[in-house]
Amino acid sequence: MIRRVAVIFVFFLFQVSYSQPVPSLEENIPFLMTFGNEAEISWGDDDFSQTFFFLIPADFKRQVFIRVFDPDIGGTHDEIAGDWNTQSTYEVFGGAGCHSEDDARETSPIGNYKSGILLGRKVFGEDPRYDNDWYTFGPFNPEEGEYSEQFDGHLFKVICEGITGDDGNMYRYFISTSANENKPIEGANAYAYEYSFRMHNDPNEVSHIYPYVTEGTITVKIYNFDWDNDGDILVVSRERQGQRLTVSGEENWEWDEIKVIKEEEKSSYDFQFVKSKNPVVRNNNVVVNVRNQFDETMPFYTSPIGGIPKYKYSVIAEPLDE
Ligand SMILES: [Ca+2]
Ligand SMILES: [Ca+2]
Ligand SMILES: [Ca+2]
Ligand SMILES: [Ca+2]
Repeated sequence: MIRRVAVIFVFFLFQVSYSQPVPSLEENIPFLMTFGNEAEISWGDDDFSQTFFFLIPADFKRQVFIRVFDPDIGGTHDEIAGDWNTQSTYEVFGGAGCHSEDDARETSPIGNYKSGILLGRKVFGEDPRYDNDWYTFGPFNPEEGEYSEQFDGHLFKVICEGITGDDGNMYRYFISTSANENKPIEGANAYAYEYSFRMHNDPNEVSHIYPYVTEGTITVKIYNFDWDNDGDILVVSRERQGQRLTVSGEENWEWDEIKVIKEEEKSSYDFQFVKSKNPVVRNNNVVVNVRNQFDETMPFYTSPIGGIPKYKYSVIAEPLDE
């Protein structure tokens, strides 16, 4: 009986935890980060471009909005180099090829990565009007996205790029049913094939990303850029308690490879970014991507598919049957 109650409770949690803030609460990542294209890559951005995909479930028919928090590059949140001289574009794509084009799922802004139909575009610089505030793209009809049978929904793509300047743009997204408020869409999700993000300054905060392991995945390669030796990157799954990965220092890529355990297929990994307590690294920007044995990129969902994995030996809940 006790066990049954627990199962119902977990089910309830999944029902309500649709996390349309990007990054999500579960990821505990303060901001996405994209620098102007004249920045030194030693500041932590390797290519000044970041792509996100938003998935609207097939049965959702109402209009949707894609909202950007702190889209400007100036004032609060952003990272100044000299003076504010950076401009960023945000471009929203839908239509055929928006996600199915191979270049769109790669980690570098080359080839036909801006595939699909351009549905919205806006350039921001230093702009007090949108500092610490929201800008809204849309409304979009879900059918303007690219239909994917595999994902059972429509996909939109948003690309943020630094087109001039050398400052760091910090921002977040929210996919909403409202132009003026953040109202989540049940069953929606967001994911990227490469994440460029800002770490917390507080060394007690742990950030996470959740790559999904499809059936048949044998090995997973994890690449990280400009980690600044800021503590450990750990892999947790039902089968792994916290395997340490090779981490990068200043302005370099490092990679590591793990062998997938059969029980890890069709579940998410929890990659944990555990900061160094001493020295404390501040304003750390880092880039991460993950590939399988075919060198295909693997998606990280902001709302992890199948939930956040817990190491099984720490979560065994014995039924209380006295
Ligand atoms: Ca500057
Ligand atoms: Ca700002
Ligand atoms: Ca910003
Ligand atoms: Ca860094």
